[in-house]
Amino acid sequence: MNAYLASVLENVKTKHGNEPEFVQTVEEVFSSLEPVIEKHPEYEKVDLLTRMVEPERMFTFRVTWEDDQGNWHTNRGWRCQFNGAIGPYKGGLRFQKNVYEGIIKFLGFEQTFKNSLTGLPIGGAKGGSDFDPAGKSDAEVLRFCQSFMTALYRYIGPDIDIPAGDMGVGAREIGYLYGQYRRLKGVWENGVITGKGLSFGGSLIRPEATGFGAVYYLCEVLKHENDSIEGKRIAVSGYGNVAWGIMKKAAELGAKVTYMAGPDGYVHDPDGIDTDEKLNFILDMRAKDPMHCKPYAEKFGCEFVEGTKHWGHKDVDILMPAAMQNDVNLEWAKKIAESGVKYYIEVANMPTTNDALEFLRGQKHMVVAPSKAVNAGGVGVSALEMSQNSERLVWTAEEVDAQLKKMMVTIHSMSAEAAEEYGLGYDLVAGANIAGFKKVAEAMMQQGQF
Ligand code: 2IT
Repeated sequence: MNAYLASVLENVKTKHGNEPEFVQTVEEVFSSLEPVIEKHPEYEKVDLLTRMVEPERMFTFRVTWEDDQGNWHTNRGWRCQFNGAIGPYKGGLRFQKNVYEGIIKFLGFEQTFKNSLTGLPIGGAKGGSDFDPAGKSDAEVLRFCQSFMTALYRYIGPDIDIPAGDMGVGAREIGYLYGQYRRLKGVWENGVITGKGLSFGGSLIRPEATGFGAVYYLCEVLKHENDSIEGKRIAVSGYGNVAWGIMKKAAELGAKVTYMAGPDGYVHDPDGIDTDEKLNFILDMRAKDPMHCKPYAEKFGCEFVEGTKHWGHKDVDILMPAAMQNDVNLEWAKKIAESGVKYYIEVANMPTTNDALEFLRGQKHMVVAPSKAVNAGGVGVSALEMSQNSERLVWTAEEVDAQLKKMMVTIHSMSAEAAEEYGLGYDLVAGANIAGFKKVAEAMMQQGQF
């Protein structure tokens, strides 16, 4: 890392010592930028990177709600409008017990480069709350969402900032949030939030888009390696929306997901999670209890291993961590490398610790792909939902799917080309960082402010 990058990173470490996830993501992105910074001395001249690591705006707000027993609770809500240089702020909302500033900032920073990679005009944002959705009744979730939006609505809009879902925020929460926005503003601005129900402006394919997009990206990697998806065995972590989309698309394309994992342990289904019955069972299981995947093993008579992860087994061809940040640390990475598996395709936001990612990238026999490229189809289709809303049109599933596929092919080739341009070979991690960064940097330079 050159002296300029190192000094900005040092300042980030000092300033954000209590936000390790944010420091981690800045360090990861910066580790790819040296050749770009050296080629563009004008960036250092205006200290562009210090601007880039500072969110344009970030709100904290109080969210008060009443539970079904009449007790009152106060949570904290956030929205971080990280970078609006290339379009209105766009990014999800995460409701999870462990959410705090560091999580929201890391996700907002990642989102900025991810959104840039989609090729669509969307800036980077993220928000959420430390609200714990576990065990909450429908009425409690409704009251929480209404209170959350009552605080947030004045800061967002279809041309300002467009939230969406993330962990703990699915179709139900998006519906409640939109309903409250409409009530408060008295306008039909359904372009203000994405991931909506189909009856009020949602896009076909949006629920599956992140997982489908990840598999389309994977197909490009396989093509590059003169390989194909046919017959491949895939291990995913998670079994949420994203992992589910991977299972479905993989099955459609003749591959199969043979491992999945949840907070309680992992499931090994050597036949593959590839039938409608199995996929529907997962939807039901997760709606009833998002913390346990063991019921799947009981229902379909396969192995369940409690309290650990499945990384490092030899009987898989492709790994796709699709659960949460820092799922794979250096210890797991070593097991993965030893197993001889070739493809490590990140899907969740920052699923690998920096030392583990560096270690895996250093394995000659492996191809590593970064989440900010692999999972960009989700927010990409959110941008397509925004287009449909402003056009007052509804596109067919085929149209959306074709656009998604095209987007993933482009993201892969742009990343590969960016790495190639700087003499880095087929380095998809560096390529995504460079390609995502370049567009944001150019826009910021041309706008002359911020
Ligand atoms: O991490 C992500 O890209 C998302 N949670 C989706 C964001 C969006 O605006 O669709």
